[in-house]
Formats: sequence, structure tokens, C-alpha cells
Amino acid sequence: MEPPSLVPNILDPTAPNAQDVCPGYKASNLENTASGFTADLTLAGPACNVYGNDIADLALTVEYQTKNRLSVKILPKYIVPSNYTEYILDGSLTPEPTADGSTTAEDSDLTFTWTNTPSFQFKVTRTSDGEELWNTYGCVIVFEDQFLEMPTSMVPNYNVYGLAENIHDFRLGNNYTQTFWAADSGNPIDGNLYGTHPFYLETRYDNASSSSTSHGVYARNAHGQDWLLRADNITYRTIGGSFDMYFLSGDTPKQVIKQYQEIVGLPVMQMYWTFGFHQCRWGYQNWTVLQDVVDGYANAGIQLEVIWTDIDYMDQYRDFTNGAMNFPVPAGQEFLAKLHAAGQHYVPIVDSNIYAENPDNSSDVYEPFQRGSAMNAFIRNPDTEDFYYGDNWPGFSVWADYLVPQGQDFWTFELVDYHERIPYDGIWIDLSEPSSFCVGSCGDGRLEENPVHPPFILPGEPGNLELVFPEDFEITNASEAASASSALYTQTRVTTTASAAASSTSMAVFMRTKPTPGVRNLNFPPYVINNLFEGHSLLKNTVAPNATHNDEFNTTEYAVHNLFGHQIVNATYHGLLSVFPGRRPFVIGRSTFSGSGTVTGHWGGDNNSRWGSLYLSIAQAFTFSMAGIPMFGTDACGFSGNTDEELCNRWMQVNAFFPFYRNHNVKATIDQEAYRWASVAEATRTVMNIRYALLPYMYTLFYQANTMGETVLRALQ
Ligand code: MIG
Repeated sequence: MEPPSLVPNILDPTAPNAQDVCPGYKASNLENTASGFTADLTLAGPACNVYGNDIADLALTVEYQTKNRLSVKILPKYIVPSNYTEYILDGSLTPEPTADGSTTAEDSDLTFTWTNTPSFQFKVTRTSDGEELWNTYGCVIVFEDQFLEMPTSMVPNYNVYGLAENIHDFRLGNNYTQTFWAADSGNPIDGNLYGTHPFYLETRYDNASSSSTSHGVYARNAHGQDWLLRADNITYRTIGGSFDMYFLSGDTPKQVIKQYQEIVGLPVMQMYWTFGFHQCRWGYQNWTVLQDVVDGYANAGIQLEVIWTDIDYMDQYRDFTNGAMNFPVPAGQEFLAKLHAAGQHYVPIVDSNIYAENPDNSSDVYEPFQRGSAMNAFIRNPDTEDFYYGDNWPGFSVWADYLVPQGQDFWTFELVDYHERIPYDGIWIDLSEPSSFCVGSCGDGRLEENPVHPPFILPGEPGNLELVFPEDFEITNASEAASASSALYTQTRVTTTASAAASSTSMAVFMRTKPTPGVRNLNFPPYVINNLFEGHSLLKNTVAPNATHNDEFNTTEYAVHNLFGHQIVNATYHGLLSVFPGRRPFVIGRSTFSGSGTVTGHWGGDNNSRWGSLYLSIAQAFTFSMAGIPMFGTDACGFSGNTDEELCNRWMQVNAFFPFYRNHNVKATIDQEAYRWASVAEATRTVMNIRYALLPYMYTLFYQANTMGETVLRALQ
């Protein structure tokens, strides 16, 4: 089931260059404000409509917000409720920094310079030393309803760090494209993956004086984006939203990071026990196996603080349930009573999708779906007026709508209710990109064809899908044939829609849709970001961009796709405040956005049991530390594929110095608990002694991060 294959714009040789064809803007009607000025920006020539419809009238606001922070906003002049979320990232979703009320251009450490010749262009410089931090001179600004572009020139061999999430060297280099479109994509080198943090730190080194200066740029925007880092420039492109830029003067890395974290929100403080060692794996079959692992650690003299379960514990992979055969609630309660009595803790996975009952099968009862449906708490399909149905582990599924209060209410209820059965200590949020295994809304009207397994077999799984499921898994609704034909039907439908669109509006070969006056094409925008999946479509492996929320603006996933993971960890954090009043919530989430560190930690996702993954995990940890999510660790010993003794040994050692220390493994690979090899057990005991001795220090660093903005794991300066 594939959407049409697209060519990412950066790889499309026929794609027009907006810089060559777009007219830019002219500034007029300048008015000084208490902390800067405003102006109108008017299209300086005929519209180019290169990858959308040009917005003729824009409003510029330049604000010296603090001594170290300059804000440059360019928005459409006319914003109405029906286009509000196309352009505005509301402050309720991620903080919108404001002026301190006292800084003026005269006492700012940043200077804004501009010209109208030949069109509106600007520079931001650091006042104290004249360094140019951002410079659009020589370029036009492009602002369309599905495409925005702003280039800046850069110094030769510039050093830029950040733009999380990426699997890349810490220094991003001068020939790199960072795409932001949250994707359930394993650990792709240089491809987009789970998180969106459009913030970078640039450092300029002066070898002669052995000194350096650093500054930061934060482009507050949640839409799909490409950041093109090239030899002497960076081009920032998004497929929606506005230019909402913050320039941070630094001028040390530490100050830049602090200035960034102050605006997106300071890292959440963690409970002390969460800094202990965590063991997880996909494939723990039952409570007895879990107890064996807990005992295995005790017998090896390795301190285990937290034991986790993956989706194996659920009844048919449905959130907030326990498989009656392998993970029955009464036995779980006994297990947890013993675990808690020993001072240890338990964290279960919770997937981001909610199983959707089969409406034609009255015995297919799933109460969370019923409760959420009754509250109208799920994202909708605009084509059917029903919920948006996708597919994930349990089969057809829906997603809670956290843009409306009932989304939070639904989630809080389920977290509280489940805790009454299974007294967990924290929550692991997975698949929050959000991940969906089918293309488009695939359940509507065909719930009897419910697929009961994602359309792939994992390495090591038996070829027969029925054998993949836990013993008590009831294949609810359908045969393999039915789900295969469902897949085929979906494919036909999406392809037909797309090629109809293509034949009327696009250049056939590259499947690039052309802008239609007054209309935005949400599922197939004319500008194709470099989404890493085969075919590159925005529809791949996620909820479709035209899926619609229940809020007053009918916000589409197109606008908030990159925020789903942030919203679910935020909802989980607040839900846990109800579960454990007065206690710091422990949440580890997969997809994150700027500011997610205020509520969650993060693990590096599906890495490989390879030395390369271990190596790149260090850069990933640094970028998350900068991004305000210091509670970060990777799957120690590696996730995909079999680890080996030496790799596991070294990984247990390296991750011992990451704030979040968890060993996790994919299903159907060899066991990799630290006690499985004598040498790994020995190395782990030794390094853990060092880690535990350092915990008071790490806790203090967290306190500092939490109160002032700071990194915990940090690069040597
Ligand atoms: O489709 O829950 O990143 O840690 O073990 C895979 C099973 C879903 C992805 C997570 C991984 C987890 C796995 N999950």
C-alpha cells in the first residue's frame, strides 16, 4: 500500500529555484514600538506562486525582547480564524517568547539592519563585536501559503550544532540537509526521525586568540521543514507557518543554550530513582520472565532500579490492558508489590494509538475506545466526518486529540484507571510521530477487515504471522487475505486520488503538484520535503496531513504533525500528576518538539547493535542536552540486531554517563541483560559504582538545568 512516489525538492533537477523566480517584498509604514518597530511588507512584483500561493501583504515585527534576544516575526497581515493555525503556532502549544518590556534597540546586544534595495533584506549582528549572525542580503524572502524560504549567508566552514533530532556528527557540517517531519524511522543517518527542534548554535573559533564566540537561532515553526546547510549559506524552508525567528547573542555556548532553554521551557526535574539503571526489552513473555530478569540482576550484584515492559504485556496490543494469559493483573500486582517492597520500580510502554473496536462485532469491546468516542476525543477524518482510522499494532486505531480539553481528560482517565490495576511508576510513550502502518485513513467502513499485525514481519519472527502473537492473542476479525485486500483497496484509492490531482495539476514525471489559486494541497504540497521514506510522501507511516482536530480552528495534522509527540507527553505528564499528586512525573517519549523537555525525557529510538550507533549516540545526547531534554539515553547494547559481548560491554559503560541509563532490545534477538556475560557484568558493576558515586553531582546539574537552563551531559569546551 504505497502512496505515489515523489521526488524531494532538493533532489528534483526540474524544480524551480524560488530565489530566481520570486519577487521578494518591500517594507513600508514603519512604526516604532516600545521595543522595536513594525512595518508592512508588500510583494515587490508579480507573484511567483512557486510552491504555493504568494501572500501579498505581510506584517513585520522586530522586537528587542531582552538584551540577548531579538525577535523577527513575519506574518500574513490578514489572519482570520479559518487560516489561524496555518500561520500561527499558538503559545499554548509551545511558549511564545515576549519582550521583557524594558529592552530597547539602544541597550540590546543585537542590531537589526535592513534595506529595501532591491527588496526587503535584513541582517542581525552582535552589537559588541559586529559579528553578522544572520544575513539575507542578496536574497529574497518567499512567503506562500505552503512554502516559506529565507536564506542566510554563512562564514566559510561554519560550525553549526543542534537541529535535533538527527543521527549525525555533532558538528552538522556544510553539506547537510536537516528535514523536520516526525517519522517512525529507526535511526537513519542524516534522515528525519522522531523529533523537531528548529534551533541551532553556531560557534566561530579564533585560533589566533584561542577564543570563540557563539550565538543561536531558533525558528519557531512546527510545519514540515528542510534546512539546507550548504558551503556558504543556510536556506530555511518550511511548508507552512510563519517566520518566527529568535536570534540569541550568546556569546558562549553555555549562554546560548541557556537563552534557548529560557524561551522553550527549562528541563523538567526528575525523581532521584530515575537516574538508576533501567532494564527493558521487547519480548519479555510474562511476569515470571520479568521476575527472572530482576533476580538475574540481583544475583549478579548489579543494581537494577527499574524494570520495563514493552508491548508484550498488553492484551492484543491494546493500551491500558494486560494479556490474561501471560501478564494477568493479579499476578502483576503480586510482582509489583514485591518489586516495590525492594525499592525498585516499573515502567510500561503505552502506544500513541488507541485500538478502534470493530463496529460489526459486538463482542469486540475496548472500553478506552468507547470512552474516548463518547467524549469526541479523537482526531477526525475530514472526508467522512468520522474519526480518522489508521493502523498500528492492535489493528485499526484512532488517536486522541490533545488540541481539545477532552483529549487530556480522556488520557488522564485512562492513566489513572490503569494505575488502579497496575501500579506503575512512570510511562514510556512510543509511536508518537504518530506512527500508522497504512496510508491515509484506512479503517473507515472496513473495520471488519481489521489487520491484526502490521504489514511487516520483524527479523527473526516466524514467517507465519499467527505465530507472532502472544498465546492468548485472539485474531479478532479477519483473515490475512482480508487484510491484504484491504491494503490493496487503500492503495488503489490513494493512488487514484493522487494521480487525478497529478494529471490536472502537476508535471507528470516528478509528481510535483502545482499550486491551485486559493487552495492548499495538504496531502501533496507542491514543495516536497526530503521525508526519508521510500516515495517521500507525507502520507507514509503516519496519520495523513489532512486529518482534522476538533478545535475551533479545525486544525489539520498538516500544521501540527510535528507536535503530536509533544502533546502526548505533555498530556501524559499532566495525567501522571493526577495519578501521583505532588510527585514529579516520569515520562520517556519518542517524538518531541521544542519545549518537550519541560515534561519528558527521551530515548534515542531504534538504534542498531553496531559500533556506529554507539558512536553517534554521543552526538545525539549532546543535541538533546542542548535542546533542553537532558534526560536522554540510547538503547544500551543496541536495539536492532544481535549485540555481542564487547559491544554490550562498551555500551553499558558509555551509557553509564548518560542521564537516562536503559538497556533495551528488539524482539527475537539474543538476550543482552548486563549479567548475560561475565565480562559485561563485571564492567557494568565497575562503571555503575562510578555512576552512582556521581549521581549527587548529576542531580545537582539537573537542578541547575531545571532552574536556570543548562546542559547535563556536555561537550568539553
Ligand atoms: O513498531 O514496542 O522504538 O523501542 O521496542 C515498533 C515495540 C514499536 C518501537 C520502539 C521500540 C519498541 C518497539 N516499538
